[in-house]
Amino acid sequence: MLSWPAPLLPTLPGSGPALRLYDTARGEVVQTQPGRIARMYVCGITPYDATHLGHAATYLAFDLVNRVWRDARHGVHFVQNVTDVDDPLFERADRDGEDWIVLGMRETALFREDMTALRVLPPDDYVGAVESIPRIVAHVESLWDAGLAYQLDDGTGDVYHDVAQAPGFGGESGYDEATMLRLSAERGGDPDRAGKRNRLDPLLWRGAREGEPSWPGPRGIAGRPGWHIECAAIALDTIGMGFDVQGGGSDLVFPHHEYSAVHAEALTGAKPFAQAYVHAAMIGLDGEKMSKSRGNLVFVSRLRGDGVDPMAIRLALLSGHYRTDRAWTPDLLDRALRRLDTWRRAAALPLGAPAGPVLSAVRERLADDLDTPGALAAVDAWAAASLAEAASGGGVPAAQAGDDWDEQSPTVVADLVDALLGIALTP
Ligand code: 5CA
Ligand code: ZN
Repeated sequence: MLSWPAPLLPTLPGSGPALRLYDTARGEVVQTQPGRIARMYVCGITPYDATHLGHAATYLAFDLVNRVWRDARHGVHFVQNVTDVDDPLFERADRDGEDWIVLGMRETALFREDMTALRVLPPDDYVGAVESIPRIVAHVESLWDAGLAYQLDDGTGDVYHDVAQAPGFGGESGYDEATMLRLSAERGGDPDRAGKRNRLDPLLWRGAREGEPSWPGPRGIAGRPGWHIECAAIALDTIGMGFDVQGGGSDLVFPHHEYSAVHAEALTGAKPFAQAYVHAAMIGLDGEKMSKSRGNLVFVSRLRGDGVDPMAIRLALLSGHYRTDRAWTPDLLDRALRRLDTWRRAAALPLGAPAGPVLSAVRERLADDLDTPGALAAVDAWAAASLAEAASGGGVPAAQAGDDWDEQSPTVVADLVDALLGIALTP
């Protein structure tokens, strides 16, 4: 499907260090070791409602991964899906008397607009579940042919993955069985369904039901794909096994990323699905996780509609660490607006404090598991020093002729804030 337009990405002097990220599977911060082209899969939206600030925070975290890799002189092959067929779409469309396909198209279009406004680098492959169905079916058939999948004999046509035959099961989340059973029940699984070989077996293919859309499926069974095989199939068909980062919010640790990995590892006989499984913490509002089902949402589009500068939204969300659950508050946005104004005033000066130290500091902080509070503090210090110098009569000496880049030109800092943090300081 159509992706969104890429913002300009300034090239910075030199190159940044290797990126370290917290890998859920290993339970520690690890160094990413991409080849010439880093490969990243980030789980996309289920488009039945607009992008809220929780979604945005998660996509911003992985946008930084993309930017830090590029600054370390890697190419990046970035893939994202759109879960454009799933129960929530039908439920919302039914409630509103709307066509679920049109609902999905409209919300996906709004998501593209939000991502463009937030200056998120677009995926190279932006892939819908519906357009992937023939390929997903082929993967389900492979698992079935290999004896790793089975059909329930209750006449529904539903096909499950037999996880008892998946040696790597549990390796991504590290959860015990009781935790898996609980989370599976909470997050779309069906541990108590009769007829399954194992309570934790995940659905691969759902046989057609009255009133639900369906497509030709494995061994001729009409229906639609399960959720986890969607992401396994799209990742395998675009970036293949062993890619560098699988990303999403922490609510995807289990079951979604566990099962995507198990499906892909069973399909290929190879390990691992991803070198690192990286999870962004949850953004909350009024003490609860922001979620469509709870209805406690602040939408990016609504803030944009109210005239809020998207760069302030971006800065507000980056002011907390991506692995810390945190609340959205109006105060967070006010502080971001003030910070943005300070940075912009400093960037507009003819001369500023030296750019080299702030470039090194931002690079170093981001490479350390995306320490955005540290990176933002480094830019704050530069802006404060630059504005103080200007206020005291501009004691900053002019840069030496012959430098390959102008150490005291605020445009260098504007470029680094743009390239590494995705925040445009100049109009
Ligand atoms: N389509 C699936 C992934 S394949 C899905 O989870 N869609 S979603 O629309 O529910 O969420 C999109 C992304 O936003 C996921 O990575 C999810 O983990 C993340 N997310 C959802 N709610 C929040 C929140 N409150 N804070 C941070 N991230 C969130
Ligand atoms: Zn996914």
